[in-house]
Amino acid sequence: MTTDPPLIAVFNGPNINMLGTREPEKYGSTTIDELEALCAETAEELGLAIDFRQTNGEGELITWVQECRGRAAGIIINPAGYTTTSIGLLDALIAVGLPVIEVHITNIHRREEFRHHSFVSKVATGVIAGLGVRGYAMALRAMAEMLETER
Ligand code: DHK
Repeated sequence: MTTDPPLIAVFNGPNINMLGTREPEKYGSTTIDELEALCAETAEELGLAIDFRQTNGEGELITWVQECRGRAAGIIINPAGYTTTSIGLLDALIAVGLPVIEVHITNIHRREEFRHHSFVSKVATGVIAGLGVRGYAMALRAMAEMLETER
């Protein structure tokens, strides 16, 4: 634990900035600003601080993960399109050695086969998929419990 309240990184990969307008039948109508507000409210309720970010760049996402070392207590990540492709992201998550919860808004296992495999799952303590943006709030609650039992 590095800060009080503990800081949880909530990182989002490519196209998550388009929430609300992007395939709303799959991803819902909540915008990324509303998602950030949901995360902030949930974190406050749990006594956590969050650093909520989104990027379309793989390198930027990897750099942000690296910067979590010594700064954050845990990482909640929706790697989006980099879920299935990025060994670099997996390696960064392994390198920082923090608890990781992977979130997908949609149930990737009900979708096209190419979405089923996740490199990030190799390092994640848990995965939440298919519960919409509520999955982020659930991930924050699970992270709070994990950090509590770690103490
Ligand atoms: C988001 C994406 O952008 C896709 O590339 C993934 C994920 C699914 C989600 O459900 O949040 O396949």
